[in-house]
Amino acid sequence: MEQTDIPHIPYAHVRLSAADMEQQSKSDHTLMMQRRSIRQFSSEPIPIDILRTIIATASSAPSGAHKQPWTFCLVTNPDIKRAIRLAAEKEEQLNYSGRMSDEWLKDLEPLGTNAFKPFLEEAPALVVLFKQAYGLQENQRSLHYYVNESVGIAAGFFISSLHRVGLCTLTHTPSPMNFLEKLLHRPPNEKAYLLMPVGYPAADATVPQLVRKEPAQFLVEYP
Ligand code: IYR
Repeated sequence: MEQTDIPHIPYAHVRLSAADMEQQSKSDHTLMMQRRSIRQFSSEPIPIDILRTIIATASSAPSGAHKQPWTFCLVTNPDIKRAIRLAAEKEEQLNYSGRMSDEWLKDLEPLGTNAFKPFLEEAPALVVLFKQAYGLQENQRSLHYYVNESVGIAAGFFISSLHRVGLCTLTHTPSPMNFLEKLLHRPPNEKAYLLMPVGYPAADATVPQLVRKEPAQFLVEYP
């Protein structure tokens, strides 16, 4: 993996016409505005090869010094999914019954979340994204840079790529998440970053009718 003396080669850029740029950006915006975090999953199986391809797409993300400081664990084993659900619910029960502040609980009220996490067993796959705080190869530690930024971008690639093929997910962060490192036997340089159930939504899945910010609220221009 460690590359030295890297040649610089011409970049194969694909230039779109102005009309295609406009059309593509608008259709992509429309598509991405339809993405929602899903908490009720169908147990219908999903094509796992497609999920492998989507994980490979996620791993194309930029990263600090190109260290690619992430590991994607793809869990379809029902016993492991169950163990993850039970451990996550144990932490969440403590969160909802005292570890989260009153303001936090109030902020979550409109989302209707609680400590009950059946989706962790019902979804056909769980993708557990780990950040590699440092490199570790044959007991040799090496530095990783901008790990949170890098892994967050990879997660964004993953979520949008899933949505493009009509698969749903939730960026779940049971806290603390160290049970995932134990259950999945991860090496000491890896810390759980996101737990993402993946599948089709349940036929009766609902989502809160949330309003997204308008450009005037999130865009400041300096012409
Ligand atoms: N981790 C808990 C609580 C939770 C926290 C936030 I911030 C959310 O946006 C949603 C839930 C849970 O998953 O229920």
